[in-house]
Amino acid sequence: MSTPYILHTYFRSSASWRVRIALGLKGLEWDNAPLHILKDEQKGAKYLALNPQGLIPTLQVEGGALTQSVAICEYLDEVHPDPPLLPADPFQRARVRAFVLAIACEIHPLQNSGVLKRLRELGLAQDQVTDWARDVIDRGFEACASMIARENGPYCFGEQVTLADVFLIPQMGNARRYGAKFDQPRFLEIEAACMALPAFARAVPEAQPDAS
Ligand SMILES: N[C@@H](CCC(=O)N[C@@H](CS)C(=O)NCC(=O)O)C(=O)O
Repeated sequence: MSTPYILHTYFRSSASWRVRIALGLKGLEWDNAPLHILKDEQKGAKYLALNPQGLIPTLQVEGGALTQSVAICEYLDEVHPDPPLLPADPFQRARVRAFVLAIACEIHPLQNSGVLKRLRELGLAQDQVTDWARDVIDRGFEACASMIARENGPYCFGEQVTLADVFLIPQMGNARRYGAKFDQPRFLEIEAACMALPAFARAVPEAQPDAS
């Protein structure tokens, strides 16, 4: 049976991974429409009509196509408010958003597949490209760890899962992929707490139908 949601996704895409987690946390089902990044399927005319940036993911909802994982996750949170993924308190909500944006706007865009491909085209060797990605993640994660240093666990911002966790876990996947230093014990504790939840377990790249 088809669902109201179609997720244009790639199993290894951390931005798609965020949306899979958010859908799962909201108890929603969705249909996958996989695209293969290595075959540049996200740059095809049909997909560009949905997502003019040629980036994955896109979530098709009743009203049309939504792009940008932050916007998609916030949309899901507004349309399906239970359980909330942002704190009710405006100050804490702003802090969670700051953490999310530190990943979505400052770390991930500097190491996404399109940027790394361009660095290779400009003549950097694969190990230089990997070094670049690792360095971006190392420095970004150091700042992210400081941003939650005074918060209690088990999740990034206390006892409720928030969008901060939804964005951190896929970025930890990227950190492992590029061999980032990754010496924040707090992140590992958060990861253990998150992975005990079905929504996080189901969203990992290896569990996706298009995994290869
Ligand atoms: N800010 C975007 C980032 C999307 C993004 O960079 N997606 C990557 C996969 S994780 C992609 O489509 N890369 C292919 C490309 O750059 O051509 C979001 O959060 O949705």
